[in-house]
Amino acid sequence: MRTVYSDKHKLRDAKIEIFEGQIVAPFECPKRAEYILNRVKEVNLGDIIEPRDYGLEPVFAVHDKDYIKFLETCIEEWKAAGCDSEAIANCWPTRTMNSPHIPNHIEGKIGYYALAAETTISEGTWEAALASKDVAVTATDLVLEGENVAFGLCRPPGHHAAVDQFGGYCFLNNAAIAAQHACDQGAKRVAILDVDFHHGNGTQQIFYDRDDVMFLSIHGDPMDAFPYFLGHADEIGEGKGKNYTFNYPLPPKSNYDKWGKALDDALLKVKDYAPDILIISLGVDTFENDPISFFKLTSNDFTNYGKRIAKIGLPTVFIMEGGYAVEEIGINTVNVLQGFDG
Ligand code: OKP
Ligand code: ZN
Repeated sequence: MRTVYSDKHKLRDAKIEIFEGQIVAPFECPKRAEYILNRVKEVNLGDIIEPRDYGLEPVFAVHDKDYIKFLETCIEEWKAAGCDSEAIANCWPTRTMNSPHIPNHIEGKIGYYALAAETTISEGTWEAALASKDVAVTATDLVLEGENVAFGLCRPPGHHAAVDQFGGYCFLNNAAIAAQHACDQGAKRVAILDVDFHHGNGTQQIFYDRDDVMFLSIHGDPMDAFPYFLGHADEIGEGKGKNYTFNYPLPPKSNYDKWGKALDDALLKVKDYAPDILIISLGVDTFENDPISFFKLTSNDFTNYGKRIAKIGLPTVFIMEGGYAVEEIGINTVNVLQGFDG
């Protein structure tokens, strides 16, 4: 299969993350994509191609326009406010009363648009996020144009990014932008299966009331894992979208036995839905040695589930999300892809 990749991911190179009460080097770092790319080359997975430039149109089809403006100008505004640092949120709208006013000051504005504090906005972040969505849309177009599968080596990831929120290392929702693009190109039904360890809260929100995009996610139970406030089994969609969202929260230490049962169920639902295209939000942070997650999948399990996804026989786009065991991220990611390719 072909891999879509852009060097521009390197522009997202934040120096800090807030983790367990400390300032640490970000888990979501440029090395991740390097390891994946090297593995793609090492096993000769297929050609590696540059993304096409889709501009902002597919972004506006999913995200709020003032949110996009914010992402674009955040770091400039932060610096103009006298802060010589990466932009980071430290205050939020209250949960008890809400006002529609969005603050002018960047400190308030970033709090309005952030869903969590771990993720900074650094110089180059916006440019990297733009390239990442181009990678996702290009991979999707390869499949819409007739290839049976393609891999979008996206970085930064996207599935936590909501209509107007960033966080959890995500800024633009690459998988959602890709799915909406497929709809706009004439797909009648699209399924997004999110196998990242974390719940894809952003993707869920974007398509929650729609029946033309099904969303399914297998993830660490939000009672115990980020993003904490979404991803419960009783979130099933609303309005027309009722029963087009499926969540499979799993407890700490879940192994492939347990995880695979959820996968089987999800794949049955996808098969019944018979989408024109399947988008996999591919995070390999389900790995047993992932530093920030709690599932127990082995490197071989990744090959095995790649095969199982291929078995339902749908045109498939893999969109890279998380995975933080950097040394093994290339092997685990490419194992899924090779499993799919047989
Ligand atoms: C992004 B993606 C764990 C803190 C987790 C944010 C994780 C973002 C994951 N104690 N902080 O879904 O891989
Ligand atoms: Zn994740």
